Amino acid sequence: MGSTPLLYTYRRCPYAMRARMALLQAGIAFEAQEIALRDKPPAMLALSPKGTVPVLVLPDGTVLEQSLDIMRWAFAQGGDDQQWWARAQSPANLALQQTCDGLFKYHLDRYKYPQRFDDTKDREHHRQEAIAVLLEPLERQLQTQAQAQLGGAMPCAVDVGIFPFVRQFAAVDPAWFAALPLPALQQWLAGWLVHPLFALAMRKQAS
Ligand SMILES: N[C@@H](CCC(=O)N[C@@H](CS)C(=O)NCC(=O)O)C(=O)O
Repeated sequence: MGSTPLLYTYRRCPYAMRARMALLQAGIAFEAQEIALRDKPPAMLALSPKGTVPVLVLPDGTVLEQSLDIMRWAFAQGGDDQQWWARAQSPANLALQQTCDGLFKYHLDRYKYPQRFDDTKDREHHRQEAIAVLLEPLERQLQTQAQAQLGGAMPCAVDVGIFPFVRQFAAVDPAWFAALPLPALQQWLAGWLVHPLFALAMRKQAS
């Protein structure tokens, strides 16, 4: 085992994106191993048989195999002067994160990849449900506070925890997304798409 944590990751995976962004924000030095989902490294599967990324292996051998656990661990290491983790723990933010990972992801997958599901409902149903369960509540949260981020004036772990999924949703049909009556959310997304933390998390590794 090395002296820095090892992250098994996949560049375009939204769960892995939020884990990388949290590790970077918290200033944690880590090695990243990009994997192919179709050909997962046996060493990763030996440590985490469920076979999803991200997986973080700590120098003492501890394995964190859920993205939110990796985020929590990263921010607990002391590199969280701005309280990104603490400010994510409000009941409203926790509810948004839970909806994102649950119902929103369910509808997002069926909107983005309809061919993968034997479903009686069509794509339009799923994209409207995705708007109703998460995007409208996000819009309300951002507007009510009249603040740019879910964490307030500054981002918090929930901004990073949700952003990669909203990005995926918007990217299915950017022109249609841009025409939705969700101005605060569109501005929030646009800000994250050009955020230096995101750029760093998406940097391709030299091979
Ligand atoms: N609950 C997990 C979900 C991770 C997840 O589902 N990752 C996807 C990639 S985006 C994956 O590894 N899927 C396995 C596969 O496609 O074989 C987490 O939060 O880390």
